[in-house]
Amino acid sequence: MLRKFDKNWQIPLHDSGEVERMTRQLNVPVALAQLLCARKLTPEEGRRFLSSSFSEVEPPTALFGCEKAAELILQGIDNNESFVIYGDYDVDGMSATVVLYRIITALGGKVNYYIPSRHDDGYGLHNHTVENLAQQGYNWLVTVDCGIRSLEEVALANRLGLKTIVTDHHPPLESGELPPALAVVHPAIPLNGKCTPELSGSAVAFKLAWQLCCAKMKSANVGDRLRNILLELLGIATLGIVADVVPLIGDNRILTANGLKYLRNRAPIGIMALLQGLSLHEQPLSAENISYKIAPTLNAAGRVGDPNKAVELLLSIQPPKAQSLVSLMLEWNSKRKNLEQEISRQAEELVKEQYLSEDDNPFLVLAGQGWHEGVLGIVASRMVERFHRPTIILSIPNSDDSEKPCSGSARSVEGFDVAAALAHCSDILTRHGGHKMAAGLSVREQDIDAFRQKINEYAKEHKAELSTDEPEYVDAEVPLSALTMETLLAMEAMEPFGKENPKPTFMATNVGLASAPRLLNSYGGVQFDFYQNGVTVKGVAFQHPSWASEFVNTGSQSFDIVFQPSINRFAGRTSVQLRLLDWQSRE
Ligand SMILES: [Mn+2]
Repeated sequence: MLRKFDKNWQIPLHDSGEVERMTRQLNVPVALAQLLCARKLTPEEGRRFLSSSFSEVEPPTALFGCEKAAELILQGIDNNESFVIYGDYDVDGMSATVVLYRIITALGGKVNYYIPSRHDDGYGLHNHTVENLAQQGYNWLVTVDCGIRSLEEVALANRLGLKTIVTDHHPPLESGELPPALAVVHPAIPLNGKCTPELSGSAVAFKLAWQLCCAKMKSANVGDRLRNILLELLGIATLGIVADVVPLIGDNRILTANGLKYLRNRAPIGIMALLQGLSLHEQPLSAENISYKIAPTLNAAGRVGDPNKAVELLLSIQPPKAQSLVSLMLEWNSKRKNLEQEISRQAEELVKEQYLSEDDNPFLVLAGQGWHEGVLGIVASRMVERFHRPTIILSIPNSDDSEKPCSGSARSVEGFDVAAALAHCSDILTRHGGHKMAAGLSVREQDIDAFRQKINEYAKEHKAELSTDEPEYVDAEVPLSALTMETLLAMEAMEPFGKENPKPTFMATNVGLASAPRLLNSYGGVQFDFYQNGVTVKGVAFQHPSWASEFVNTGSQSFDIVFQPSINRFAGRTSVQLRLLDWQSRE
């Protein structure tokens, strides 16, 4: 019985001359040179990529508005004026808040912070929050991770006597109009014809902190005290870079590589307490630890608790205080998980009732009474994973606030622009906004059916974009003999991995099995001994227990495998291990 790959794997064409040049110029193993070529880097770019040296980061003066903002903030500090940092309730916004709060404090300024509430305020600046802050008597309002489209709110702040600086990384208005702030710091606005559009909000804040130190010391050499503070803030900013899923290339990647290095050696007290609470303190911290463990835990505070407490944790300097805040974070995170599971279960029921019988509806619109608004986005993502269709999850308000429209979160599949689909239905919606893969909306309960119908008509017209057979890429085909420990150690210089810098993925063809695959445990792990031309390498597959017997049932002696190689470090020993992603049998 023949088995084909589950996925449509594509291998980019390699120019052997280019690979040879890369191998020679950088003095790296061939497999690593193939990777760098597959990632479309020139030898010079490859060298910078592998070195990840902090000196390769663009200086803060290259960031639009950064010098001006730093100058203004230093003036404010000199005049003994007070600042409020206006952040966001996600990890990027929280870490950006901490970065500016800490640096202004360190420079002797009076500063506080305000994190809007996801539930009561919603994302970004609002007239009522601006009025509140003006009333509290602050002189300066500095936004992080928000504000670039808040023209009206910034104008209000101006009228109320709040001097405003906007720092953000979200796309500016299509018209190019900027908020009327005293300074706008934004990576997508070109300065001298150059920009670095993909920086996270926390990376923008970090660059402003860096520039503040340079301007204060009137030198690129900021001295030991400020340098140590900046290193700590780089560690904090790294949380935001990884959590916001910005591309991990260029500045974002170098900042993250250096920030992770710092956190591994000298995590600040709050982060150390969190690492312990999540049992991550005994291994080297990775970008994946941040994506899958740390960020969801801190984000839970913004979803179902109080994001101010997460900021407090990142700022804490006393272990007992930090530990009690970590307990709170863990409690909120398990509340978030429970809500997510319960609502996902109800949403799946709705799909079974409403959709599988009429599967010509390619767009899932699912609504439930009183569903917690803090988890709608994650539930939508789960439904996309489960049913491979773009999904909107709507929360119908409980009857006591019947005037309130239902708010919802949309998540899409690769290739289908969900923001455009919502814009097409704008006449039915009371609010909508977002981007291709994720968006938010609100709609009145009585309009949900009409909306479901209209967005499905739109999705049917754009059916081609809903194809599930999107190609996936392997970096190269390699012989198993190329995957030596030396090569894998050299490949570690490509870390940290993330968006646009995925883990190296290879294909090997004509591979045999040295022994029958073994089921490892009840979680569905399967272990393999692959061999090819006299080389045997261990492999492991997760979540596919059936593969153990399927390999044998093909009756085939020879397979093509797609895998990610890694170094298995166990009990002081190291070995090469392949994580099997997909496979097919050959005749
Ligand atoms: Mn952000």
